[in-house]
Amino acid sequence: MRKHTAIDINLVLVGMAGTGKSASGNTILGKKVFMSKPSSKPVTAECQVAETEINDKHVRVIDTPDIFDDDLKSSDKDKHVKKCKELCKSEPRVYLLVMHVSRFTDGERGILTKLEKAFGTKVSEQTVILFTRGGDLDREEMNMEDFLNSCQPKLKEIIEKCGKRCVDFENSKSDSDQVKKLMDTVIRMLENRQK
Ligand SMILES: Nc1nc2c(ncn2[C@@H]2O[C@H](COP(=O)(O)OP(=O)(O)OP(=O)(O)O)[C@@H](O)[C@H]2O)c(=O)[nH]1
Ligand SMILES: [Mg+2]
Repeated sequence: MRKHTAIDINLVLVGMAGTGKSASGNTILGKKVFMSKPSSKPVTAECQVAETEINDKHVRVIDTPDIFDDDLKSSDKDKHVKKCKELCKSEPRVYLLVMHVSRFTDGERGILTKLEKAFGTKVSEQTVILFTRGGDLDREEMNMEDFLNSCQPKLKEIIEKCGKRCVDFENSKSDSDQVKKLMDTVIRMLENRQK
C-alpha cells in the first residue's frame, strides 16, 4: 500500500460560475494563480491546473469553468470534462463542489446529478462541499453546524449524499487554517474509502 506521505491528490474545483472556484483554488495554492474577479459573465473559460505541497502531500488543483451551464453546447461540456480528466494524471480524484454560502440557486438543485453524469455515479463518494464567503456566517455569528441545521431540504439532500462533508472558506483572508481543515476532511474521506 502507498504511504500517505507520498500521495498525489487531485482536487477538482467544480460549481457554477461566480461561486468562487478560482478564488478557492488560489486559497489552497496560497498564491494567486487562477484568474478570479467580479464579473457578470463567466471568467474561467478553460480547465487549468496548478500544483503545490501541503503537509508533505503533493496536491494538484484543477480549476474548471462552469461545466453545468445549461447554455453550454454539449460538445463544449464534453471537451471540458475530457480535459479535466486528462489533467488529473493520477488517482485519487476529489471533487470540491463550490457553492456560495449565502445563496442556493435553482441551478444548483440538480448539480450533483449533473456532476454524476459528467464524472460517474460514484462522484458523491469523492466529493467535499466547499462553501465560499464563510465570512458571511461569522458576521451573523453562525457556525457551519448552525448553517447546516437551517439549510433548505434540497441542499440538505445534496450534503447528505456527500456524506455531510462540508467546509467553509473565506477567500478574502489568506488563512491557512481553512486549507488545513479542508485537507483533513479530504484525507479522512480517502482513508474511509480504503476501508
Ligand atoms: N468576500 C468573498 N469574496 C469571494 C469569495 N470567494 C470568491 N469571492 C469573489 O467572488 C468573485 C467570483 O469569484 P471567482 O473565483 O472568479 O469565481 P469562479 O467560480 O471561479 O467563477 P467562473 O470562473 O466565472 O466560473 C470574485 O470577485 C472573488 O473575489 C469569498 O470567500 N469571500
Ligand atoms: Mg473561475
